[in-house]
Order: sequence, then C-alpha cells, then structure tokens
Amino acid sequence: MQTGTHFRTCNLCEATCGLAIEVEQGKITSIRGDTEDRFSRGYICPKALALQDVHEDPDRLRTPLRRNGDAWEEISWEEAFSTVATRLAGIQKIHGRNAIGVYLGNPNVHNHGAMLAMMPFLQALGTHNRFSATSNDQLPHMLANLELFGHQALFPIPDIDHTDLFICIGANPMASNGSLMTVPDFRGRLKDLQARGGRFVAIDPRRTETADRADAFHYIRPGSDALLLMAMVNTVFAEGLAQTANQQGWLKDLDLVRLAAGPFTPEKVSVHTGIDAQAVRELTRDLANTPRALIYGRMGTSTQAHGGVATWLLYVLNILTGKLDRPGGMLFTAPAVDLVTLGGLSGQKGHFGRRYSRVRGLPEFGGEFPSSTMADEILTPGEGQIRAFVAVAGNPALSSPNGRRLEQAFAQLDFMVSVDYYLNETNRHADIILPPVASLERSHYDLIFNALAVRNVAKFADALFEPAPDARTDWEIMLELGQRLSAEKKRGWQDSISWKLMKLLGPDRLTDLLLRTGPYGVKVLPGGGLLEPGFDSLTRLLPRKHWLRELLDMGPYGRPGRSLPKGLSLGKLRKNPHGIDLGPLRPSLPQRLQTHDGKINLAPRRYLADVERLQARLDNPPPADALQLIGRRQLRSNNSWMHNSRRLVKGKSRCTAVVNPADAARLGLTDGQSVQAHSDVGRIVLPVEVSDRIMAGVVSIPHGWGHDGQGTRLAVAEAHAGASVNDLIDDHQVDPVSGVSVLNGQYVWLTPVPSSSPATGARRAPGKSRQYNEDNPAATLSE
Ligand SMILES: Nc1nc2c(c(=O)[nH]1)N[C@H]1C(S)=C(S)[C@@H](COP(=O)(O)OP(=O)(O)OC[C@H]3O[C@@H](n4cnc5c(=O)[nH]c(N)nc54)[C@H](O)[C@@H]3O)O[C@H]1N2
Ligand SMILES: Nc1nc2c(c(=O)[nH]1)N[C@H]1C(S)=C(S)[C@@H](COP(=O)(O)OP(=O)(O)OC[C@H]3O[C@@H](n4cnc5c(=O)[nH]c(N)nc54)[C@H](O)[C@@H]3O)O[C@H]1N2
Ligand code: SF4
Ligand SMILES: [Mo]
Repeated sequence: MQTGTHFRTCNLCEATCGLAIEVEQGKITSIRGDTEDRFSRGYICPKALALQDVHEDPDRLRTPLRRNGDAWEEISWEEAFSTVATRLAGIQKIHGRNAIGVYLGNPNVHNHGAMLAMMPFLQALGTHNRFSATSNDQLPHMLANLELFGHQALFPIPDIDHTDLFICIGANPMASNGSLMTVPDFRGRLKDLQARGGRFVAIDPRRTETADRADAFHYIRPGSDALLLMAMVNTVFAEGLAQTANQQGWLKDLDLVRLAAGPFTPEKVSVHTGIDAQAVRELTRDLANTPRALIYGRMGTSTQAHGGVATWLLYVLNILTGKLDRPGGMLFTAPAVDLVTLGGLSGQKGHFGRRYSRVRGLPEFGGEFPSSTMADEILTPGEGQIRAFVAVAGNPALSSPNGRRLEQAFAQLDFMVSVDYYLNETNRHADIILPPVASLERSHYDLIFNALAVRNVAKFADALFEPAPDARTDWEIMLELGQRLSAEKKRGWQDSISWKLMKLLGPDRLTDLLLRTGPYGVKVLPGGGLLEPGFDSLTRLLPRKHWLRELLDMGPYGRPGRSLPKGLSLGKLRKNPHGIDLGPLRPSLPQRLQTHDGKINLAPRRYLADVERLQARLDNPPPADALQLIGRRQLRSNNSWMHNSRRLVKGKSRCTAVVNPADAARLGLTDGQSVQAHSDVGRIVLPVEVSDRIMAGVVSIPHGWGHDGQGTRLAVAEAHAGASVNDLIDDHQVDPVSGVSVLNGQYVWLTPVPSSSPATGARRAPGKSRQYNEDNPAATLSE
C-alpha cells in the first residue's frame, strides 16, 4: 500500500488486537487500535506500535547470511538454499536422519503460512529430534486436553464475558494480555465482569498488575499449586460440593479422583502453599456454588515441577464443580478453521510417550522432545547425536533453560541454519541465516488464536507492504528447503499431500479452502464448483478415500447440528476488514469430545502415578536461605525479542530481580544495587528491586534478556542488555509427568555485588572460549 488505512490483526501476542495502520507514500505514519474491530474494540498495547520499528529496523536482516570466520557475508538465496540442503542431507547421509535437530519458536504460531508449511517441512527433515516452545510453555494443558478430551488442541477457554467468578492462578493477563485465552482488552473485560457484580480472584507469588485489579488476592508459594488444587478437590468431596449430575453419561473415574485427593486436606497443605485452610474452603465453596464461575491457570501452574498434575487438577476442578461446558465457565470454541475436527477426521489427535529421548529418556509429545534436553542431545556423543540444527523463529539461547549450556552445544555443531530476521543470541552460532519478510509484508489469519478466543471470530488481512522482489516468506523458505532437501536425499517427499496442497494453493487459498469446508463454510460442490479456479485440480490430487476429499465432497462437515452455513470464505473476510463475529462460545459436549469412548476419563493413570511425588513434597523443606525463582512478563517486552525497539526499551532497566524487604534485609541488599544470582547451573548479575509486592522467599526475574551484543546485530537491545534468567534455570529439572521445563520455582541464591561490577550477565561471543563448565556448572562465569 502506498497511501491509506490498512486494517489487520497484531501478530505479537495471543490477544489478536485489531490494528488500523495509516500509511502515507509507503511509510507508516500511525498505528492505532481499530475501534471497529468487533472483538478487540480498539484496544492495543504499546508493543503494537513497535511493529513499525521492526518493519523499519536497519538491523533486521533482509538478505541471507553466511558465516565467514567471525564475520558474515551476504549471499544469494540460491546459494543459501543449495548450501543448506547439501549440508543437511550430507550430515543425515553419514549420521542418520536423527542427526538433525530442529527448534520451532513461538512466532510460528502467529504465522499461518509457517503453520501450514510446517508439516511438509518436518516431513522433509525426517528427524525425530524435534523441539519447540511448547515444552517451555503450554505442554501440560495440551497433555490434559489429550488425556481428558481426546485431542491435544481441544482447549477449554474461560468464558470471561459471561462469568461471575474468575479465579486466576499463575497467570498475569494484565501484562501478558492473556494466554490460552485470546482476550483482547482483558482490562476492559475485567471491568465489565466487576461492573455486572462478578468477582475476580488472583493467586500468585507476586502481587501482580492483575492482582491489583482483583477483588481478592492470595499469595502462594511457587510450585505448590498442585497441593492447593488437591485440597480444593478434597474439599469438594468432603463437603459434597460436586455438581456432576448433568455430565453423568460421560464422566468416568470420579472415585479415583476422590481417593487421590484424600490425603490432601486444606490443613495439611496450607503450611506449604501459604494459603490458610479456611480460605481454601471458602474459595472452593465459591467456585462450586457460583453457577457461572471458573478457575484458570497458565505459566505459573504449567511450567513448574508439578505442572502436569496441577494443570490436570485445574481441569478436574472445573469439571467436578460443573463449570466445564457451561456459559460463564470453561467452554470449547467453534473456530472457522477447526483444526480439532480436521485432526480428528485425519486421525491426528496428538500423542504422548510414543518415543523417549536418547539421553535422558524423556517422553515425546506430539512428536517433540522436551526443550530442556536439547543440549544433552547435541552434546552427548553416540548414535543419534544431533550434529546439525535448524532453528525457526526462536531464540532458545535466551528462552530455554540453561541457555549457556545450549550455546555451548550450538557452538560445537557441524552445521546450523536459522530462519529468522534478526541475528540473535542463538543464530550467532549458525552457519547460514535465512531471513523471512517481517509480518507487515505477509498476509495474516489466526489459525491458532481464533481457536483459543473467548468469542468465535474470524479475520484476514493481506500484506500491507509488497515484499521486496527477492524477499521470501517463512512458508516459501520452508517449502523450498524441504523440496531441495528431499531432492538431495532422493526421496519422494514431493508426493506428500500437505506439500502438494501448499505448493498448489499457498497459505491463503488453503485457508480459503479450510474456511469453506469449516463449520461456517459453504457446501462445496463435487468437482469444486463453488471454488475459485485452480481448486478443481485439487480433488484430482487426492486419493479417492482421502479424508480431505471426503471433507470437500461433504461441505461444512455435513453432520447435523454442526453445520452453520454462513458462507464464510476468504473473499467474505476480505470484504470485512474488521473481522467477522461468529458469536459467543457455546456448550458442545459430549459431541465435541474426541476420546474413543466419547467420555472424559477424569483420572488418567499417568497423573495418579505422580501423586506420590506430590505427597513427598509435603515432607521436603526448602533449603535454608535459598529463594524460589519465578518469572515476570512485562507489557513492553515480548519473550526474547522486540528489545531492538527504542520506544519499548527506553527508561530504567526492567530486567531486575524483585525481592521482598525481609529477604533484602537478611541478605544485605538495597534497592537498585547490583546483585549476583546463582544457582546450580550458572550465575548472572543484575539490579535488585526491593518490593513488598512479592512473597518473602521468592525472587522474580523476567526472561528473554541478556543481549550481550557479542556477535549479534541488535544495536538497541545491546544498549539495554539485561541478563538472561535462563542462565540460572537448570535444564535437568523437568516435570516428569509432562516433560515441561521447570521455569518457575527453582532455587537460587542472591549475594550483593560491589557497586563497581557491571549490572549485566555478559555472554560469550561465538568462537570465543566456552565458559560453561560441565563439571562445575555453578562456577560458570562470564569473562
Ligand atoms: N525463564 C523463562 N523462560 C521462558 C519463559 C518464561 O516464562 N520464563 N517463557 C517461555 C515461553 S511461554 C515461550 S513461548 C518461549 C518463547 O521463546 P522462543 O520460542 O525462543 O520465541 P521468541 O523468544 O519469541 O523468539 C523470537 C525469535 O523469533 C524471531 N521472529 C519473530 N517473528 C518471526 C517471524 O515471523 N519469522 C521468523 N522466522 N522469525 C521470527 C525473532 O527475531 C526472534 O529471534 O520462551 C519460553 N522461555
Ligand atoms: N507483554 C507480553 N505479553 C506476552 C508475552 C510476553 O513475553 N510479553 N508472552 C506471551 C506468551 S509466549 C505467553 S505463553 C503468555 C503467558 O501468559 P501468562 O501466563 O499470563 O504470563 P506470565 O506473566 O508468565 O504469568 C505467570 C504468572 O505466574 C506467576 N507464578 C510463577 N510461579 C508460580 C507458581 O508456582 N504458582 C503460581 N500460582 N503462580 C506462579 C508469576 O508470578 C506470573 O504472575 O504471555 C504472552 N503474552
Ligand atoms: S496486546 Fe498483544 S495483540 Fe494486542 S496490541 Fe499488544 S502485542 Fe499486539
Ligand atoms: Mo509462550
């Protein structure tokens, strides 16, 4: 676009806010909230403005780079692709297909092109050594979805717009803008909740921005959520609060849950959680007795030592108290592109524990191993060792546990390629970097977040700016790499249907197809009569019995009760640039369940088997004078990136260690001074912030910082470096049930640093001496 107003959805976080972007002569002059977007109602946060900074950033890579010693040289796409394909295929030829490791980072899920190209891309790589942000994030929720509802992506979503009691544990939506709950304008929706007489309760080790707006707040000791939730389940049974009558036909194994919760009385757990027994009982009664109520948890309950069981118990509590599938409780979405139903039709519902990782024997989930064992798989010699690595839209050096050890691992790879438009702390170890276009130069449809949204909505936008003639999108890069790789390997990968579909249609027309065949679509006539030219050939591509062909022949799922033909298509979305509202979430059980018997198994064995470990926690006192480390998301920061935007990072450093005044006094720390935080795996230096808004015994440090500038190209971020909390987090601690990283609740120690020391955790440059010491990790020092 040269001049005019462009409407699209912000791709940075899960909230999917509508943007109105003003352009004059090819330059952005303003970015505002789109007041006509029916879903986000004009709300945006400061990060949206920084989309302009990313777009215009001189540091953003626009041409493929190849390492030449410590320097980088620009090369052509042709040379880049052929080098990568030759090297990867060569390494697999010698060392086997699992010699390639791949990490898929968070921004992929905000990019429908990347999502749709992922399957053929991974098929072409053909490795079992896959990793992603999932295991540092929502894995326990996906496991609970799979175990209880039969599909890993069937997430229950809080019906915030109709609830009267919202219990929020281990989430900070005022800063994060919501997660596994796509909720633009959380603040406004919370105000509405309270204005209609509803209540919001927050439970967190820190009095967060969200806690500030809550009607009630409880501090909780990190990692003890499963104990609290067990005590709540215990109370439900003890006081006869269960409300399962309307779910009788499809609930199994209630009694096993009752047995499991038996030992966890509110009295017994309260010394560990820090929440008094009477408060636990009242909270449970409120949840049970308020018809429209829910309990919701996120990073704090998920990425911790008992993340699997804690997340299961959240689901159990909502079900036991009759809140699942009820307006104002937790509901399933009915998105326009319904990946859950598609997955069900094609037999892909997710899986767990089909394989175990080579070095530590950790379970795969959905074909991925836990990111906490990435370094092990690269560093440990033997058959199946990872020797080449592909990083797509991620920065695990800063975002995965024990980032320093991971960097040491990356540095010793035979070959590494990264698909990213910044030269960051991870791909400074790469041999080749393939930079895709930035988000304003590509189209946008939220395949994932529409499916997690508190209303059913759909919205599409074309690219705002025409990409440069020689630029590539993520999906083009993935397809090209896949094609060349399989040509090198002389495999018939091109025959895969997911590849053919993408090659033939591209992400937008494939999205169109998915919209048309989805629950709000139009009946597709045999032979593709209603489809745009080009689709006709589609049915010819597909074998007669293929699920997609059946879907095409059937129209919008064909099944009674599911079909809500609204004639939704890409064309229709293009005519509605502010998005289309498809209505509130509605009850859909038991039809929507994907379990084989159509029932919810409330007590899956893998959770029950872990209850003993939870019980053991009751007897284990924390080490004296250690603090428990928790994270802290910040409105102006986005995981490990967006720190190269001046307007987001300006002002006082936000990468601080927040401690309670009692701990500060005990440890001799004063506000603003430098402190060294150390753990069993590393140490960092950063400023301390003394605050009575955090529990005693806890320290909070945000993640994603630590931009030492050595070998990276992030000038602004470097000037606001901070330190990486993941240098402190032990990659050997994972929740054994799910394999999720323990990002919250690990023990660290703080000591004052004389004021002359630099307040950053300096990291290493590639090629320089590696400072991670395997034998004595805590002695790992920055130079
Ligand atoms: N200690 C601690 N660690 C954490 C967390 C925590 O709470 N505490 N949170 C975890 C969570 S929930 C997550 S999701 C992960 C996130 O961690 P990662 O999965 O590593 O993702 P990001 O940090 O968002 O990585 C962003 C990278 O993607 C690039 N990028 C941005 N957009 C695009 C694009 O469109 N295409 C491509 N190819 N690249 C792009 C950026 O340049 C940047 O280098 O961090 C996890 N790490
Ligand atoms: N501004 C901004 N927004 C973001 C992101 C970002 O980096 N910046 N990242 C996006 C991503 S990838 C995600 S996954 C979401 C995450 O969204 P949220 O989960 O809402 O975000 P967090 O701020 O990590 O919230 C976790 C909360 O858990 C608390 N906590 C820590 N340990 C425990 C514990 O043991 N028990 C309990 N009960 N609480 C605990 C922390 O104090 C914190 O308040 O945010 C998304 N939105
Ligand atoms: S809240 Fe999230 S989606 Fe909304 S403007 Fe901010 S970063 Fe973008
Ligand atoms: Mo995340």
